[in-house]
Amino acid sequence: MEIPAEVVAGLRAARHICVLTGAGASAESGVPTFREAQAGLWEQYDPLELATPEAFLRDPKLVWQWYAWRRELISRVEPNAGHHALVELARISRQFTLVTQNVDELHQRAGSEYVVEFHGNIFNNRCFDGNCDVGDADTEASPPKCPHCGGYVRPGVVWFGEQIPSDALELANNAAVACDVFMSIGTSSHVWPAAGLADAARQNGAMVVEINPDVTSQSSHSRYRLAGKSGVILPELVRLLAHQ
Ligand code: BV8
Repeated sequence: MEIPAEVVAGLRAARHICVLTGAGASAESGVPTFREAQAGLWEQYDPLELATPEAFLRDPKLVWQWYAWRRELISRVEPNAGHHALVELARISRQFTLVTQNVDELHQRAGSEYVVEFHGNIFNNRCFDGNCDVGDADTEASPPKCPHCGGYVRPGVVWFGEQIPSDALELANNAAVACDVFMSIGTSSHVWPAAGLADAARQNGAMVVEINPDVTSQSSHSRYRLAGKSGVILPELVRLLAHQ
């Protein structure tokens, strides 16, 4: 994949770079994307169905076990070269905002210090019914009960039909409209409102660059489309930035 010189020049000249990552950015670490079938037992379930408050209330044990399976899988994998390249890109940029739709904490484990978690974090727990502190809940139960109100403990992620955390939404929107370069990496641009961030950036004059092996609904609106894996393209991009 030849990276256009204009992309390198645009990144070098940028005052503010905003990056949005999706499940594809974790694919080379071995985390299945949302579009791929789940493995084994979970193959029969549609993530879009399970990742909802309705599914949790209908069968709290099943949904809790799905998250326990995903937590275990994620804890066994490592950040990939794409995650590490984004740490380096942030270091050499004037201003850099990393927004992720992923809940796997792999950006942080790679060393990214400032990550806007648009859809929460799979390793966080919270009380389904309130804002209780569930820190000392018995996580062996499936699902645990809130030690304060007796309600269910749920994973600290944003389910379909739930609002994006207001601080994450504000940080992401502000960065999208202010940035000079917006990079959409490893996302099918299928889930809203995350998918609207690239539009906001473009409407405010940013150069939008998509990195994805496949075409997405965002591809035709991106100024540049780098067709390939993030774990391959991002290290090459950082190498070009460092040496040209
Ligand atoms: C909300 C946490 C207000 C849970 C997730 C319009 C406006 C607003 C809302 C909506 C709207 N239209 C519809 C909605 C509702 C809904 C929605 O978007 N539905 C979709 C299905 C159409 N949105 C919401 O409900 C959001 N809330 O808007 O609140 C509201 C409230 C009530 C009613 C209306 C509005 C909340 C959405 C958050 C859902 N939670 N995650 C969990 O993880 O369990 S989303 C979840 O799915 C992931 O976090 C991820 O974000 C998403 C999957 O998307 P991707 O990350 O893009 O992954 P995907 O598998 O799709 O694609 C991977 C890509 O990577 C592919 O393109 C592939 O080619 C590429 N790839 C593969 N390998 C590589 C690669 N790329 C690079 N390198 C590689 N190696």
